[in-house]
Amino acid sequence: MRTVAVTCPLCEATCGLTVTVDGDRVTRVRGDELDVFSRGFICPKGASVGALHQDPDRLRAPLVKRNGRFEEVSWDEAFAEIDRHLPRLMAEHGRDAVAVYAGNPSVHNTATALYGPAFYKALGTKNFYTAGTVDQLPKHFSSGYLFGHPMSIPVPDLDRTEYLLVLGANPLVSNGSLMTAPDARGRLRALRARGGRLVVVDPKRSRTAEQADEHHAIRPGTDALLLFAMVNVLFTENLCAPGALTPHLSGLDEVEVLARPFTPEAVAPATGLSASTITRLARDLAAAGSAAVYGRMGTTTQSFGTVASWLVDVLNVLTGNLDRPGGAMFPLAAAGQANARPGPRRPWRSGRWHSRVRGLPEVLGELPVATLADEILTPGEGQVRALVTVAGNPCLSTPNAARLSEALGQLDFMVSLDVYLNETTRHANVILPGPTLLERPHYDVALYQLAVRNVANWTPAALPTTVPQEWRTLLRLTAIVTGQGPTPNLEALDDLVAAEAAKRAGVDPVTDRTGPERLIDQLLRAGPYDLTLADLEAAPHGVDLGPLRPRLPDILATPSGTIELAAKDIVADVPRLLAALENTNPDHLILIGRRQLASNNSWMHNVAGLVRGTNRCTAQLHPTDAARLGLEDGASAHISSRTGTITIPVEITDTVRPGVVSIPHGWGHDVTGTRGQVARAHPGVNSNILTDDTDLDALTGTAVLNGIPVDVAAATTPATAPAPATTAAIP
Ligand SMILES: Nc1nc2c(c(=O)[nH]1)N[C@H]1C(S)=C(S)[C@@H](COP(=O)(O)OP(=O)(O)OC[C@H]3O[C@@H](n4cnc5c(=O)[nH]c(N)nc54)[C@H](O)[C@@H]3O)O[C@H]1N2
Ligand SMILES: Nc1nc2c(c(=O)[nH]1)N[C@H]1C(S)=C(S)[C@@H](COP(=O)(O)OP(=O)(O)OC[C@H]3O[C@@H](n4cnc5c(=O)[nH]c(N)nc54)[C@H](O)[C@@H]3O)O[C@H]1N2
Ligand code: SF4
Ligand SMILES: [Mo]
Repeated sequence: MRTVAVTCPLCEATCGLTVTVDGDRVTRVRGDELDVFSRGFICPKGASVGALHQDPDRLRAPLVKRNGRFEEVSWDEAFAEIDRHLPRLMAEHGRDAVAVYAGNPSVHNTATALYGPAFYKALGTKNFYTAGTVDQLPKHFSSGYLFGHPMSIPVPDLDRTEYLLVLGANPLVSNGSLMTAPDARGRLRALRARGGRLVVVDPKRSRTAEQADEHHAIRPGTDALLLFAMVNVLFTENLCAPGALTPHLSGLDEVEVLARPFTPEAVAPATGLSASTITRLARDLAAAGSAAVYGRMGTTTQSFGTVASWLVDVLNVLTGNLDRPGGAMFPLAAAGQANARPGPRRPWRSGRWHSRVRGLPEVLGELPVATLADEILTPGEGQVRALVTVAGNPCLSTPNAARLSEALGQLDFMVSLDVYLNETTRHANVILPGPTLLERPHYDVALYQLAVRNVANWTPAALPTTVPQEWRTLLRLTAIVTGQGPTPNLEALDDLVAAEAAKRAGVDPVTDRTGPERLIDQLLRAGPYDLTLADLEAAPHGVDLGPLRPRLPDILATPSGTIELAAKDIVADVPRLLAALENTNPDHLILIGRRQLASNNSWMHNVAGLVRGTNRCTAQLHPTDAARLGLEDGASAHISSRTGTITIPVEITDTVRPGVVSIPHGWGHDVTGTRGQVARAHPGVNSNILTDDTDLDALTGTAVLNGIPVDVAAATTPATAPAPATTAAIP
């Protein structure tokens, strides 16, 4: 028996866990009291890392589909199969014929985060998709144009702020996003305990809203209007006080002009908040000793996701709270901080290419996943014929999921790097599993760049494994698509990757390590804290690098060297917002999403401890709507949108705003051909049958997952028997 300290990679919070193992079995998991950042906090998912590791349905060997059935094969056979198909398809149809979809865990997994890019670059396809376009891309876009780098995302200085305005985020359940903050609940409690104020804007009285001083139940999709009206009040009441930011600003006058039509009175009917409330919110924000405005999923995955994300930071700037303690600050991670490189940088821009079928712009090198099905189903030059998924389940997580599922069924070839045979990977020809989080080393390259405190923590692999490390799998795939065949000299390839990475980072290559260890060591050596991997190895509970520090003006990398408050690529969407103000349509109920403490997007429902109890995949409706529709609690309803219909049990609750329907995503495990006994027994319904692949944030192509018009009607068939549209649409 031994106990090891690991960093949990399941969500963005980076909690420290202590895991007790007996041989290769996990016997106990606890929050690590000594962890410098999380100090003992743990959530139900973190507590399940042992169950996840021991899940008998988890894949441990590669699968190849032959005559429509999956067979377990050797690793050599699996790579030989890929080598027979991918290079041929690339040669016959061009590089863009192979698409990639990289899912959420591909960022949380050090191997895929560090070695994925080498493979994607070798593929050289424009058809690169990630979960970012069903998530946070609007924030990268607004930061890219405001500050010059898409990773320059200010995070609330949570531990010091006196006033936090949260829009469309539920950190008590999500544990924080674009804000790495383990034990968000404890940190928010501490905020209130020191006399600070927590204000939540959300169509639902979420768990976070329940802890807040104020909750404002906004109409979905109207945050940009509310935020613009707050900007308007700051100008009309002379409350703008950018203070020390003033010499670094441009576009202030333009913002004032742009905000003029969005008076509190003008936006009140659309937002559902009174003009006096909006005015007071602006005054309170301006009056606070320090304050941060913070928006997440509810503000990014909506029709005006980018404009809302931009206005969040406009408010942080106008009130002088950007880059000051207690405000919204820029973290500085120990390794890989993308915006830390000294010297002049090329200003960031998007739209360098466009998608073939719908002409949607590239952002951060990727195209909107909402158009992946179009690219597969539409014939012509450049048609997608093959797909590689890396830790993604787009058949449950992307809009118009039924159509995507149909499209995946028509591919010539599909490879999935994944640990489950699920709703997406069942379409693959080859599935390559990876080791579990306890069988691989971990360092959170991405999320420390968004942390509310600068910390660094390295986790060595806790358990041995027979499954190849995913960085090795990715190098073999890289070899295949570069014509080196399926059995390359992996050591030589790894040396090459490391040498390139060292050059990019501006350090001498490390020679006494390999794999992610070496890349992290190099990044630490290149980083701002004079650390090496050996330093982190000597500190199993992490290294605390202190509270966030101001980073202006060095962080700015816009063409003008200022914070470009009125960047033309962002303000281009303001006329559409103005038009929407005059054109609100209250006729439909509006669908929004909801995260759940014991779910992790789509993929942890095969852990029995996380699906115990009553079915939580329900459609929440306000009592007045339920009464009008003749629906009782627990009754079954048909819910329809432009793209499909689902049948789902109704849960009546006054926590949602009237006119709103809330359904969690990541469910719908009742399809054929998957392996996941527990998930199949708790299937729920796929809410992304309803989200619309043509309803996008105009600037980034990010899907509108919050704010879909739907019709709700009592179902005559019980909810346990799926409505025809659900099953018929998924092959
Ligand atoms: N309607 C609606 N839809 C949403 C959302 C919403 O709020 N509402 N949220 C969106 C958001 S924010 C996100 S991030 C996306 C997530 O979208 P996805 O990333 O597509 O979905 P996940 O459910 O995270 O699927 C992760 C996949 O990775 C696999 N996996 C897990 N760990 C590993 C690993 O270590 N290695 C490998 N190779 N595979 C692994 C799992 O088995 C699973 O198949 O969903 C989006 N979809
Ligand atoms: N337990 C758990 N934790 C998770 C995940 C999980 O699946 N489960 N997923 C992880 C991932 S991938 C992500 S991206 C993060 C997301 O982290 P968060 O964004 O904090 O999580 P959500 O629960 O999606 O919060 C969105 C909130 O926006 C509200 N909302 C919906 N529409 C609107 C709107 O138009 N305006 C406003 N103001 N609010 C609106 C919803 O009611 C909801 O409360 O969570 C991460 N953490
Ligand atoms: S909050 Fe996130 S990081 Fe912390 S234990 Fe839970 S899943 Fe893991
Ligand atoms: Mo996400």
